[in-house]
Amino acid sequence: MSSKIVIDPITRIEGHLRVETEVADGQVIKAWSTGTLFRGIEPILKNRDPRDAWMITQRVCGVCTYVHGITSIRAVENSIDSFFTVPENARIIRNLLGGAQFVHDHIVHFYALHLLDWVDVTRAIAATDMDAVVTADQAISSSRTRDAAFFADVKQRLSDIAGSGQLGPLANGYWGHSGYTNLSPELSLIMMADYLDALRIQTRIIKIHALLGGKNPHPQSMLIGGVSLDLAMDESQWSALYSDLNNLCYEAKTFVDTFYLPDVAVIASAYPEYRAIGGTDNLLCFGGVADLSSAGDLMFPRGAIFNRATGSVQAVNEAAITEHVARSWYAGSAALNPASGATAPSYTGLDLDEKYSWLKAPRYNGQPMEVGPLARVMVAYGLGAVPAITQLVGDFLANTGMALSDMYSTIGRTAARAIETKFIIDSMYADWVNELMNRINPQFTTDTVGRVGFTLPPQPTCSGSFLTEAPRGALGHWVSYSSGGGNPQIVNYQMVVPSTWNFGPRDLSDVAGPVEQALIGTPVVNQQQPLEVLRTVHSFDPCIACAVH
Ligand code: NFE
Ligand code: MG
Repeated sequence: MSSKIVIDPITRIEGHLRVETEVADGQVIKAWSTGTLFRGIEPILKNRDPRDAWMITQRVCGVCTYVHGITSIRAVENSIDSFFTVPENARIIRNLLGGAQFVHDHIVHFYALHLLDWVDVTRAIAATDMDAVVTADQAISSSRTRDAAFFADVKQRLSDIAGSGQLGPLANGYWGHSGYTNLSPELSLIMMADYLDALRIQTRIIKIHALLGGKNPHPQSMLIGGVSLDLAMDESQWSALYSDLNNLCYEAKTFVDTFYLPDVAVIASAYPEYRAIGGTDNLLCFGGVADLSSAGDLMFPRGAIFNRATGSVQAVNEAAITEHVARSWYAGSAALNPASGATAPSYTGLDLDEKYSWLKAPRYNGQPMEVGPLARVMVAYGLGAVPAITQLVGDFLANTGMALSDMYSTIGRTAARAIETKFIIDSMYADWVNELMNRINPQFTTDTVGRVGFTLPPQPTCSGSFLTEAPRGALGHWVSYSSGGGNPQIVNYQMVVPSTWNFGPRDLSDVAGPVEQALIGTPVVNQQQPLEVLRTVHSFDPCIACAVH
């Protein structure tokens, strides 16, 4: 006998996601992932000027906002010249904007969107011995200096919320579920203290988007050909910007070192069963996060892994990307490469045996591929190309007693996100801020150039694409436009987005998408509270606003 569990909507995500699972003998045997809201950004872009596209694509999302702007800009830049090079100052500013986005996004994900899958708020309130909490806190990291009064105050604040009858963001958790008992009340209270602190720190790191981009979400300092910032600063402006960027990065770096990465190790150690739950077999990374030089050296290398063979990373071929719509609410059934893709909505109602999602189903070499932090980290590790990643992965495995093969799991996915956050914030703090400041310090330079001029190509039809990495994984934009008469107009705009890869439905061959496969075998002890399903779904950090777009 099997039964169905429907979670609709899934909360603590961005966008509109429904997940249905079929459970037999206490385990998931089938799963279906459904994006329930159409967006229509690709059709909206038709007939617009390609130089305006980035303003619109940025609105795909309010979380990973910058990345859809810069990816659009770089696709158009590539349509002008496939080796289009922006000034050094622009390259570094783009890196800082991109890095701040990743660090912000990942901290928000682990604490605000994922942590309560592992921490029961009611257990945190049940902690009674605050000296024991302090001892446990310092055992996690000797850099922590919080005392018993601090934790008593956190407990009081949580108790006040619980006692108010208005739980707000803490409402509707699966509190009391037996799956939470791995984590002691003391550790639960520590995690809740860090949850509250993360709400503060995430406002700090993203201030970099206000400083270098004018605002967040949706920074406004981008341009085809560079950035639009005025870099002609005097000494006092320069030193104010330097100290702001430096301090913000230092704050975030301290938080990641002292709290985020150690807290993920606590969860990985407390829930060892999730090293064997929630994995997928194939990983895809387009490479990027930052261009480390004007020659385009990528911070994270491009590559694909099949059947968990970490040691044999394959090269990526853009032509091998297709999107299926056989099980999605779009007209047609051909699997198209996005350079000639189509988006023709055709809603026919939810039918799990036919069409059941607004997401298309991207495939690489015909295979479903997981994208995201795990893909970036495992591709870099498998290639041995990034010493800092090799070291961080090795340290994390040693600290938690995990094997490399355990990374193909719900916990491994969450660990990879923390590992890459440390690599990115370390790079921002140690390298990128100084790289920028050494270039624009008026004592040493007069190089204030942030943009190059451009002209759109004169051919009747032009096209460009750009493959990169967003916080949730591999992202591509493809644009084609007519340039006749100095009035360029977009003919086709296609985006294949990280959460489309991870949360897309079945394909023409009835092969399930990554999250649909990852859920198979997940134990469910209480069908009224499918906590175990949420843990794996959330570990991907779904953004269905992006995924449908
Ligand atoms: Ni809306 Fe996004 C990221 C992109 S995910 S969050 O990261 O692109 O699909
Ligand atoms: Mg698309």
